[in-house]
Amino acid sequence: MSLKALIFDVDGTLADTEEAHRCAFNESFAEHGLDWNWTKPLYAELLLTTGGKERIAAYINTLNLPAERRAQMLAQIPALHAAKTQRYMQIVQSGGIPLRDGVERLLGEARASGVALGIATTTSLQNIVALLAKTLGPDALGWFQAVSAGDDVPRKKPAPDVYLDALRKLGLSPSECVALEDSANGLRAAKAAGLFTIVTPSYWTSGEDFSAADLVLPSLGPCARPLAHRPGMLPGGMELRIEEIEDKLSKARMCA
Ligand code: XBP
Ligand code: MG
Repeated sequence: MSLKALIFDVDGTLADTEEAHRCAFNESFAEHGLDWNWTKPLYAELLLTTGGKERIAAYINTLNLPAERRAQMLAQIPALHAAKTQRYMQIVQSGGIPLRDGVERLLGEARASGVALGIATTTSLQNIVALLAKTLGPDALGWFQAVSAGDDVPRKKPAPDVYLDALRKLGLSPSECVALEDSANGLRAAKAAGLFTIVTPSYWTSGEDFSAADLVLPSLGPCARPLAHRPGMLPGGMELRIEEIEDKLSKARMCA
């Protein structure tokens, strides 16, 4: 089998987590006496900045503040983000965030066929651990031979750092692996790392440019309807199985 590993993004790919992140950000702001309210349209824009801490900084820099007040706000980011992470993990632990369609099935197929699993994400390890434990059980983190989280590397997506770190931990070359993503930033990161990349857009990213993707699907579950004008989509009604990923990767490598 030329396919040696699947490397999954987390937010938006394993699960639709961003609404929970958005709520956790807003609750943290209120807890700190800030009247900031990240509405869905605003959050969709802010999501173009990867990393929660970086996202708060990007937002602060849009505010019309005197230099001293801006500096005070920026100095508050670690506390704001820590509170947000605590609240986000509570939401996860409450069971409010299921895995996306087909994710658990594909993880099982990969494990059954000896294909290794990796994670390459911008979020934190504690958020990953909370989500995997709640959705897949207490041992699920051990299913992944490599986990690369946002603060493990110098540069967040769209830089390739987390994918290169995951490949290094797996001891594999890009040609043996496939990345699964939901966003244009994630796609750019995976392609910059040389990976065949499958995109399943989320609510927040469906309008982004995925023309560089090797395959775009509505989800990893039965495709209720193929995405029009997207490269390589499967006929409606099928679901992406590990054998098909292997086949598409082999064909792509032959054409490379
Ligand atoms: C998406 C992100 C993360 C989350 C928030 O990560 O950009 O920043 O939005 O999580 P992924 P943090 O690469 O998994 O799609 O607040 O922990 O950053
Ligand atoms: Mg994502």
